[in-house]
Amino acid sequence: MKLWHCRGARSLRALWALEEMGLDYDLHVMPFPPRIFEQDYLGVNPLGTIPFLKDGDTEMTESSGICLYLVERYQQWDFGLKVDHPEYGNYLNWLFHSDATLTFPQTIAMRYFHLEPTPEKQPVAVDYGKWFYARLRWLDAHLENHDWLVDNRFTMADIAIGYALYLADTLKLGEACGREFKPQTADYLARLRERPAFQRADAMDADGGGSEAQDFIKEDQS
Ligand SMILES: N[C@@H](CCC(=O)N[C@@H](CS)C(=O)NCC(=O)O)C(=O)O
Repeated sequence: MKLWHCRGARSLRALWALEEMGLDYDLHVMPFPPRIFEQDYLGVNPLGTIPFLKDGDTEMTESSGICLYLVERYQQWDFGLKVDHPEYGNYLNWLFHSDATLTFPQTIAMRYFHLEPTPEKQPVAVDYGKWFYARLRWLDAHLENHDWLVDNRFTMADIAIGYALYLADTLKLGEACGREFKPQTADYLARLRERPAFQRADAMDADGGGSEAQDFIKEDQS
């Protein structure tokens, strides 16, 4: 199995999952964005996005899908739920919620706060940032009386959702748009950050492209 990864990107979900599960894998870390700084990568994944996972003939580009795949393919049910589990639907809902509901507004806020920070786009960035915090309502309510998302234990759903919180935290999105996590949500993120597998995965990053990368992105909106 081989994973292509960039610092702080959604590929962290897949890397964290591999570390939790103790699976063997090769890791290829690239500067961000690889479509600019490592153009050979387009030969591996024409989208240029990360993560990219190759496992035999299986090729995957969706980080939450990779988490689900690893549990089911390698039958490590300590990290997931079987179809006949009463909370299976909730588990899937969190996995999909992670990107379809949470990282979607974050991505737009990130674009206008960090990659194209022109004055006229700032209200758009603030709006999408606030929208992300409003969309935490479902999670905030759940965490009022649960430590984890399903089955009272850590699963891949926590990796998927936890990454969205991690991204908001590392981007300082709350400061930028005048919002903050509810106490129970901040505590949940702190619990996730304490996990040794998370810490190993987070430490495996190479240097990203930094401001140089941002200049390239501004020029290349393809
Ligand atoms: N739906 C994909 C999204 C992958 C994605 O867009 N990743 C971003 C980084 S978080 C990326 O590769 N951006 C670089 C680019 O678009 O060139 C997932 O959840 O894994």
